[in-house]
Amino acid sequence: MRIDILTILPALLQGPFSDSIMKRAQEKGLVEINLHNIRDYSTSKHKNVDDYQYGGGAGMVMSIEPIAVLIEKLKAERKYDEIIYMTPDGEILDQRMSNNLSLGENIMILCGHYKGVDERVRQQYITKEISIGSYVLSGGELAAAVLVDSIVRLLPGVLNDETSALTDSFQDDLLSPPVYTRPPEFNGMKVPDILLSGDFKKIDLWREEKALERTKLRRPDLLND
Ligand code: 6GU
Repeated sequence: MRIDILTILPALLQGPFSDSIMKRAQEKGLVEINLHNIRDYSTSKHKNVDDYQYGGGAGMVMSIEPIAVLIEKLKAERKYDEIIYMTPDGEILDQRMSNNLSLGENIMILCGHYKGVDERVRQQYITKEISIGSYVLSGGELAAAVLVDSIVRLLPGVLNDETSALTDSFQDDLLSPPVYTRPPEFNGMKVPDILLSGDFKKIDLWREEKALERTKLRRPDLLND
């Protein structure tokens, strides 16, 4: 998979992809993540990427010109499955959406800023608008990092069997059961006996039961549909 991210703050996105699972996925050639600085495509003297909004009001709007030049360039090079705009008024990200996006070949992601992007960018180029939750971030970069992480970890070969994405919370509409590691007792708090029993059939049942219990308590909405 190839992912192109369009941003005015590429530095914000360098960290999340240069460590751990995201780093290894790139090293293994399972995903190619390209950061594009929108400012590099500005034709104005001072490399502006934003301007005052028509009709007045506080806050700048991201201009269409540099974004259009960059998107046209990328679109001429390959076909994109989706051109995504990260925005608080988008559809809220969930596991189903990440699963679907992980099946694509090429994805483009535009990170919003300020008051947002000129509406004509959305009309002309954007095929999908995504929010990561009902709160406001300073820009779309952190949201894009969340989206990309959730997609890349689903690509075949990225995770090993032990950490398989199939056993994640949400993948089966249940939260994960509690987990423990050594020591078997810490300050009087003991690991449940069943996990030390070696009876893997019983352990599976226990995990299922705990997952259901936790989901009922914390996220009953997941059980309704
Ligand atoms: Cl995608 N962008 C911004 N700026 N804020 C958000 C968001 C996105 N998703 C939730 N809050």
